[in-house]
Amino acid sequence: MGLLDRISPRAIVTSALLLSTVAHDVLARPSPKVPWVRNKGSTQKKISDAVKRAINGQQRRNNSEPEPEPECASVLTTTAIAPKTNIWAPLSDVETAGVVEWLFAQADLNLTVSENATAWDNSITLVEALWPNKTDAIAYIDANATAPTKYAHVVLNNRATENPHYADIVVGPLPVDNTTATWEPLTYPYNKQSGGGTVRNLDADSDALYSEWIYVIGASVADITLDLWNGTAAGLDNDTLDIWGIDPLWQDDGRIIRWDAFWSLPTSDFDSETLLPLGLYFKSDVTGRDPSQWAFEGWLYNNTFYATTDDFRAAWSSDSFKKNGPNVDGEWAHTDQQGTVIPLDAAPPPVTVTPAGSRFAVDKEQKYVEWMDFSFYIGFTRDTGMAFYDIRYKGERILYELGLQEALAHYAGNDPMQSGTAYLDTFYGFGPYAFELVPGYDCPAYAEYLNTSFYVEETTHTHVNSICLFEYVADYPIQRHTTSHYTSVTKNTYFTVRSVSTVGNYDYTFSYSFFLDGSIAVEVRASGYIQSAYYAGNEDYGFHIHDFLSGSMHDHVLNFKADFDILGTNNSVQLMSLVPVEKSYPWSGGKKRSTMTLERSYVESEDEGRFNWAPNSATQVIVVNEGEQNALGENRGYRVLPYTGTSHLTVQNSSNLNNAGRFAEFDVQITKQKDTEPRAAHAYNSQDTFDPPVDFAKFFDGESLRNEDVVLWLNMGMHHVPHSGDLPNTVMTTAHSGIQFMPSNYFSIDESRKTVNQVRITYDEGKTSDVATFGQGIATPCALNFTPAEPDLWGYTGDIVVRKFPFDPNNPFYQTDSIV
Ligand SMILES: *[C@@H]1O[C@H](CO)[C@@H](O)[C@H](O)[C@H]1NC(C)=O
Ligand SMILES: *[C@@H]1O[C@H](CO)[C@@H](O)[C@H](O)[C@H]1NC(C)=O
Ligand SMILES: *[C@@H]1O[C@H](CO)[C@@H](O)[C@H](O)[C@H]1NC(C)=O
Ligand SMILES: *[C@@H]1O[C@H](CO)[C@@H](O)[C@H](O)[C@H]1NC(C)=O
Ligand SMILES: *[C@@H]1O[C@H](CO)[C@@H](O)[C@H](O)[C@H]1NC(C)=O
Ligand SMILES: *[C@@H]1O[C@H](CO)[C@@H](O)[C@H](O)[C@H]1NC(C)=O
Ligand SMILES: *[C@@H]1O[C@H](CO)[C@@H](O)[C@H](O)[C@H]1NC(C)=O
Ligand SMILES: *[C@@H]1O[C@H](CO)[C@@H](O)[C@H](O)[C@H]1NC(C)=O
Ligand SMILES: *[C@@H]1O[C@H](CO)[C@@H](O)[C@H](O)[C@H]1NC(C)=O
Ligand SMILES: *[C@@H]1O[C@H](CO)[C@@H](O)[C@H](O)[C@H]1NC(C)=O
Ligand SMILES: *[C@@H]1O[C@H](CO)[C@@H](O)[C@H](O)[C@H]1NC(C)=O
Ligand SMILES: *[C@@H]1O[C@H](CO)[C@@H](O)[C@H](O)[C@H]1NC(C)=O
Ligand SMILES: [Cu+2]
Repeated sequence: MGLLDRISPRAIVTSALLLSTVAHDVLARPSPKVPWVRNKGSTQKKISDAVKRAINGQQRRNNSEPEPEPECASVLTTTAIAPKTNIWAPLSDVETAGVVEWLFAQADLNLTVSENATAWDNSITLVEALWPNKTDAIAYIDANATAPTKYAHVVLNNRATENPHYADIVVGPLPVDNTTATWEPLTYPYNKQSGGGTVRNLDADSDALYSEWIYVIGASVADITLDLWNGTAAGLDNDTLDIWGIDPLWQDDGRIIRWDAFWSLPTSDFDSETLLPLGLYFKSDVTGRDPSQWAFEGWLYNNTFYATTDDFRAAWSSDSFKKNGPNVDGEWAHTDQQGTVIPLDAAPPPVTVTPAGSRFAVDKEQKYVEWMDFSFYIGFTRDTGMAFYDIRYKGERILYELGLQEALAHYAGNDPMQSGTAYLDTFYGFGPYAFELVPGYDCPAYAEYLNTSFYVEETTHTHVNSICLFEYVADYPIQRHTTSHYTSVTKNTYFTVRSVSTVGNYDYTFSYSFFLDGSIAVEVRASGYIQSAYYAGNEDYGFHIHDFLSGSMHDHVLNFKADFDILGTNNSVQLMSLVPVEKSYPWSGGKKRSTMTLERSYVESEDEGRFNWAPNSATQVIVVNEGEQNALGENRGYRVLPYTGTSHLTVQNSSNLNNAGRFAEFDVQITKQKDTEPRAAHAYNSQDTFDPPVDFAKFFDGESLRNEDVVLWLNMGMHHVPHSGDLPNTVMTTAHSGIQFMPSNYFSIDESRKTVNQVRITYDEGKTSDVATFGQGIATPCALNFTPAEPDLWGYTGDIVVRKFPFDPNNPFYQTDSIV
């Protein structure tokens, strides 16, 4: 997925410029009618008549009973009251503004406001809530302790130095007060060898990199690029070419090396640049902050390396030089409807409706959610976007924390651009790119929405309607059975929370779903533009998918943290394997039978804590509480299993990642929970790959995993070899990976039996004698509120920005920044 126009440096610059020049385009339009945000501000929970009937009536209708009078159900409001304050919630506007003001008052931080900061000033990159330690959090949510003291996690971009670096610091307690607030380096969550809570910033001179280096080189070969592709990449307004390169940068031997590639700029509004590589690359040594000390190290064209521009120009001028063709923007790279309309497709397709309104409740202020027997809190951070806390089922916590840690897209190829690419996407962040969702498309039209906010350059940006919540009925039942005299079948109703982050060229859709049997599914689907390669002698690295285009092979690995608490924190991970055996039995007449048995064991320590899913799905992985057995003596637990394909990184000891991507090495990784190991990665791991802020492999230091608070770090992803069907965009039907958690001997029987939304039809000799519906509500025609069948998409606004320094809460303006 990668992607970013991974013109990341430029994107950052662009957004800074925008911020300083954009007039405050105050929300001039009248507040649009947003039909999918229902009953805003209502605190009353109204229950529709249909639901009342379901609750009160012990209806057991049969054929001869008259249809009930249609009743027009009012839409349910969906307000819950969180039992506790959401301690994973973002900072409020006022808290953030207070921290920012306080930071600028600290002379020792020597900060410059972002809009005035140059490459040689310190500035603030991030202000957000510091996650609470689990011990403090549990004392609050499970008992009567006071809420953990709030602190801010601040990232400073310290560039007023020869050694530019990002510094993670803690500020607090909040709200800040001149007499009590302090700051100190944030070090305990990181395990960088060199310590200190800082990591170097290889991006500090992104302005100079383009103006004094990349465009100068682009201009130096303008004659050649005009000849090859009728264009230039020289930083001119009339450029039709672009240049950008590898991520992370090569960091061997203490040198910082870049490879950059030429790309065509799209000639349309479509974001097709990652489909337009041109097959020319150059290498630079950009070690240090002084562009005059940087070194140009050569060109690569059609797998031939030229050490100097003169060598390259001489080759190009020679008669024998063969010019490879360009990749050119066109309809093949555009997503709008094209081709003959499919039969009957112009008629509207089926839609789902909620005849009784929402059957879940949300505390929008606290981002706390209840559906059926589940409840949880939602958190949101810049690095990883949406995360879930204190996920309970029937009042008992199943997971303390569930959420994305990092997403890797590791490419390979015979050219240095593809070979050198291994995007660690939290560098760009999942929060800043969790854009507004499109009702009726990203989520059902009737979904509820939450906003999310993130900090950027002394402002808070709000993605409106960027998390959606909805119930859905699957197109297959959760249970059924037919005999000669009855059929029993149960609707598979589930609840999903979804957000989509578009990190550059790729769109990741994250869905967390909760089911009536107590199971939970985490899924990621991907769409958007692939990053492709120039097709020249690279058959071993991808399919030939367009004119001079290779669908560049790459691995996606997305790491999720699942901090299980099964009936408390005293947990173990039990393994149960199916093994083929030859075995004789007292009844087998002395003969061995070829059969199979179960072998049970426990993951004893972190030394055994990293492994892959067994071939043929032979081994079950079950998080259990050894002290909590069911009546039959089996451990109560939750099993973890792949839902759809998952994958770990094919590359071993990646030359691009070194120690920065160790989380991607296995399918399942289990550690003992520690407040010092809250996250598998750090947003700036790419800046120092040999000694990153978080080297995940260091978590594994032999600690016992029996009867401990265990954390599972689970990888999803796919081995993506794009084919012609990835043009113009990858499709989510198959770009899909998921993991499920399911109760394992946790209850005495399946919990979905509690739903009334099932039926048992009794029949005999062609006649139905009973239809049992267990008191379920009846959707009357009147209650089916189809209005609007098509959501009002003219209410889509993009992000809303509020300035924090100077704090200007009453003048929000619209501005949406994407990486490309
Ligand atoms: C079905 O409904 C009719 C009319 O209300 C009633 O007489 C009959 O007993 C019902 N049958 C069953 C099986 O409940
Ligand atoms: C940026 O610098 C200008 C000129 O010195 C100053 O007027 C302005 O207030 C500064 N911006 C902020 C947000 O402090
Ligand atoms: C503070 O930052 C300025 C640039 O904003 C720099 O010139 C100055 O040297 C810095 N002062 C210290 C003490 O680091
Ligand atoms: C959280 O835990 C870490 C590691 O034990 C500790 O250093 C830190 O002080 C704790 N934070 C708070 C707010 O107690
Ligand atoms: C919390 O406080 C309430 C009221 O004082 C008490 O009834 C309850 O037992 C306490 N709960 C815990 C877990 O300490
Ligand atoms: C805190 O200190 C700053 C800078 O010295 C000052 O401008 C501000 O008024 C102080 N705020 C309070 C609440 O004392
Ligand atoms: C080359 O580019 C120029 C300006 O971008 C355009 O006017 C011209 O038609 C192009 N020539 C060819 C041969 O495509
Ligand atoms: C692009 O603009 C530059 C500077 O204005 C000019 O010298 C050059 O000829 C233009 N290139 C093309 C292809 O039009
Ligand atoms: C590219 O290189 C390959 C092998 O080095 C060579 O066979 C081929 O002719 C070259 N293509 C062009 C267009 O120069
Ligand atoms: C989301 O933000 C919009 C615009 O500020 C606001 O009207 C709406 O009430 C917010 N929605 C929620 C659920 O907070
Ligand atoms: C954890 O569970 C084990 C096994 O049931 C038990 O022996 C141990 O006492 C428990 N530890 C705690 C702290 O409850
Ligand atoms: C990984 O690669 C680095 C750099 O090439 C090398 O120093 C290290 O020994 C390798 N580690 C393993 C486990 O192969
Ligand atoms: Cu992909």
